Amino acid sequence: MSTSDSGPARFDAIIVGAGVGGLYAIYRLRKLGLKVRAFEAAGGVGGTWYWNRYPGCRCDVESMEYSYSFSDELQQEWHWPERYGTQPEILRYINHVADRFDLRPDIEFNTRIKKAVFDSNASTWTVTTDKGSVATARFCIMATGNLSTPRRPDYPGLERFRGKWYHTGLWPHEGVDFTGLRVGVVGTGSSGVQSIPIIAKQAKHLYVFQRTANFSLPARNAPLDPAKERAHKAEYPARRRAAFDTPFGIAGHPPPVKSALEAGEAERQQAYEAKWAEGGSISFLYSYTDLLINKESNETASEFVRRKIRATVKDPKTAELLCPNDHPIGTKRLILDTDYYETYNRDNVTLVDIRSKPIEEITPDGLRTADREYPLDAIVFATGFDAMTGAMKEVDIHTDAGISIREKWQHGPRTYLGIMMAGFPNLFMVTGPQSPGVKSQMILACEQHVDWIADCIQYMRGRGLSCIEAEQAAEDAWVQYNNEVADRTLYPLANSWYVGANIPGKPRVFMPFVGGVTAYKKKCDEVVANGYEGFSFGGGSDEQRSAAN
Ligand code: N01
Repeated sequence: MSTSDSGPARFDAIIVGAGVGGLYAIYRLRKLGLKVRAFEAAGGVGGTWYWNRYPGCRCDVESMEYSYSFSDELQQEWHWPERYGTQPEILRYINHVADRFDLRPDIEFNTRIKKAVFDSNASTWTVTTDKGSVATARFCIMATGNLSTPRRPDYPGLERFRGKWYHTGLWPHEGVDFTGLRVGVVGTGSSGVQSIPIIAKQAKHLYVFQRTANFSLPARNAPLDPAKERAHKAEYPARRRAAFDTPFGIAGHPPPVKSALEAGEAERQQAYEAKWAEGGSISFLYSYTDLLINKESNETASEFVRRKIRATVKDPKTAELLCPNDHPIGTKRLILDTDYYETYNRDNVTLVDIRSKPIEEITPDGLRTADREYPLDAIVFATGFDAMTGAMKEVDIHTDAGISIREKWQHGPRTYLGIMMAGFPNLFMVTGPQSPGVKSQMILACEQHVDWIADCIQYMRGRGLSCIEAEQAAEDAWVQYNNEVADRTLYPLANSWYVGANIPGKPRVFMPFVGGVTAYKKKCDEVVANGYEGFSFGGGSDEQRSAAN
């Protein structure tokens, strides 16, 4: 890329991130004839699947669904060996996509965007990289991911720890062998729950430091049945379309027809047992219509899972500690596991309650809680991410009018459709806050946003327009609607990363859109059908502008 002595390198669109969303953005925008350049902090493609290499990492959406739909050849030729893809398999797939569509020449790897500034006279964004190089483009597309800014707690003493420590979201590429070691895992979200059973098999002793018990369901992973794969592939295009007619963007689960309270106790138990045996979170949450909106209904499902935990874990004290009691099931990301609760029956595994006796410091030889020191050779922080806003706020994004994203979002994110923001023209987000992204099948969500963005750019180019911006009133109304929709559900009751509760000091705002993929997609399509309602355009001739505005 050009440096400042030859002037900034010029592109039509700059894409930040070469994960699932960024790669598809390169593909789509290049097809429109745009000159694009993607910047990726990592040494390879894949985003979340590049960084999260911890033992046991796999997707909790089934592999036939969790894949790109934009190329029928691609979806027909790729073979997923298991019901749920492992991290190495998904990363292999994403690398295959990058090669098959020759996307790498337009990506600058090992390059982090530090700053992005909008020039309102030229209607362009100029980005500066961590290497000091500069590039300019009309459009800037932030495909920076929702769970891409790992956070570890700042306990005092970590720098004096004589063992090794890791974060699940920044796992060493060469892997880690815990054989014979005393290991501590801090955190029991999806990353902790997936890695704990595997680390337990290697470690001499594993201490799990749990602040909050989470609900986890069996994944029931298995090799993919070839007959099922053939049947799925034969119906792929129809199934992809059907996915948009579902709340979570995942087809193949018949929608529930009645409230949990309309079923008798025996019928409910039978229904939950069937879903437990089938495995998977969507099908379990689809047991009844109101599990995520009615506390009493939800409690029937929550208690079913608690009973399963008590039946699985032999030590009653440990079982009780593992029973979630501070949030309704499904209001935090529901976890899928393989042998998680069974792992606590091993002699070399100890569950430590850090809710009642918090971690006070890391010592040179381990970790000290309020009541004792645990000697450790390795610590694994499975403590999650600064979700949904962290990656955007890490970049110093501002306009020449002086507004920055950090200021705009100081009380929580504000967007229109999770795609754009008032005050930030020509800056698009892929699965930004206040869109369903994390509450849906992420690849489908990325494709929908990138398609919307590409169509919008094409619309502008066809009309000679150089600038698009979300209107303040449209953004305000969308943020309010997002909150109203969330308030009709049980989601806000949980201290989850959906509300930023895992980051001390982060404003408590419900961030994802939980009105469902169907309603969201309909709204996005209507906005376009109504001539980009809620957006205003600039550039072009007076006639072109007034026709568009
Ligand atoms: O992170 P999390 P994650 N002291 O935030 C604890 C996706 N994902 O990496 O609940 C002590 O869920 C925290 O405790 P608490 C998926 O969307 C998907 O596991 O805040 N503990 C919690 O137990 C998922 O939801 C897949 O009290 C602290 C844990 O650390 C999201 O990524 C796999 C602490 C963090 O859980 C994030 O999952 C993996 C502190 N100071 C991830 N701070 C699949 O597809 C935090 N904790 C399967």
